[in-house]
Amino acid sequence: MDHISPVIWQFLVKWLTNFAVIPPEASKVAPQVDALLLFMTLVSLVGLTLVILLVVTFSILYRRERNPVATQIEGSTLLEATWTIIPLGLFLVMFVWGSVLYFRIYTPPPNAMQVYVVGKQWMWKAEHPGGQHEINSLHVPVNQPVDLTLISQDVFHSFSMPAFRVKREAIPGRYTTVWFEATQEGTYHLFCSQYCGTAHSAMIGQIVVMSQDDYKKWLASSTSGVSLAQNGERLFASLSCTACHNGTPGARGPSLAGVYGSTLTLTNGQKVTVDDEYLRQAILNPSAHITQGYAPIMPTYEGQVSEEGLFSLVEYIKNLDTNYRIQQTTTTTELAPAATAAAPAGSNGKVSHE
Ligand code: HEC
Ligand SMILES: [Cu+2]
Repeated sequence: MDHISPVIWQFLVKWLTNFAVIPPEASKVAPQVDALLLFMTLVSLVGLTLVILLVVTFSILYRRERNPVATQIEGSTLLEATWTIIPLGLFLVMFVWGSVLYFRIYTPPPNAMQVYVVGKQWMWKAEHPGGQHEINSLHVPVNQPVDLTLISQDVFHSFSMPAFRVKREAIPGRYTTVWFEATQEGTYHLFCSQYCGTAHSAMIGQIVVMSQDDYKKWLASSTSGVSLAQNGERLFASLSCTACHNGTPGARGPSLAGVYGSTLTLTNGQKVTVDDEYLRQAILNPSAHITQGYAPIMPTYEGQVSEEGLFSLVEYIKNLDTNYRIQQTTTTTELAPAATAAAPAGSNGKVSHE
């Protein structure tokens, strides 16, 4: 027996020191989420203590041997109002506090860096605008808001980053977004937190938060040589989108330069703001919303473009300038030409487009 106890002790110590009740607070929003959680826990604990104290006290005070016959009580409006209004006030505080946080978590700041994520059974694929592809990992710079656009290729998944206190469903057929700003360098867990089939528990990865400099180096060393927008440009040509969308005056389709973020009027008079989701729908389901002044001649591309391909097309259309050229964006300029040439095609376990 003597030799077992140190082993158990060692195990216990190791378990206790490694067992994190609360994951690290590694994002800007994490301490705010924890503060709300702490408040809610404290309110519940105070409520629980109060109820237990009353139950115990009353069962002793009014036990049968002291009160053999029950007395009829008419109630007290003051008492009832008190135990209604105080909890109501506390719940309203939680509601307002929670809503403010919710909107903060789901409204990305305008300077956020864009990353696209595809979930599928059973992996996460991340696409950076500069053309870097990753599987089950996401490299991001510290102190920089990152805006994720998510979609699933098959069933529901949920992109969950506990250290950042953020998660978001990846849904088939529709883009969802979520943003975070990492505040500490390090490597953090990435989970799929929605049961999605046999290997759901293996759908895990890493979020690597790097210094701005290391991130730039990582971008340069991991590039595929073709930015997402450039890949989109290629697809745009190979799918013959150019036949109708080419920015010339007589073109059969509207010019797509500057369409992103603009407001379109549809034939039914409805006004829509063009965002990522609208672009995706316009490509896959063109007949659902026809732009005013145009004939419904655009064919559907449903089933012909992969989710990664759609991300490329969206990124291309977002970055089109009036000459139908890709605008230089901050992320694409970070592609150092030397590193681009040096990276052999097909390196870094890339996901192939199309
Ligand atoms: C046969 C001609 C034709 C082809 C090919 C075509 N489109 Fe279109 N497209 C149109 C027309 C016409 C409209 C406007 C009417 C509508 O909304 O369907 C349009 C609308 C759009 C819109 C909505 C924005 C707006 O200003 O109305 C997007 C985005 C778009 N096309 C992208 C594409 C992409 C990407 C491809 C290739 C994968 C493509 N189109 C291929 C004719 C075409
Ligand atoms: Cu999953």
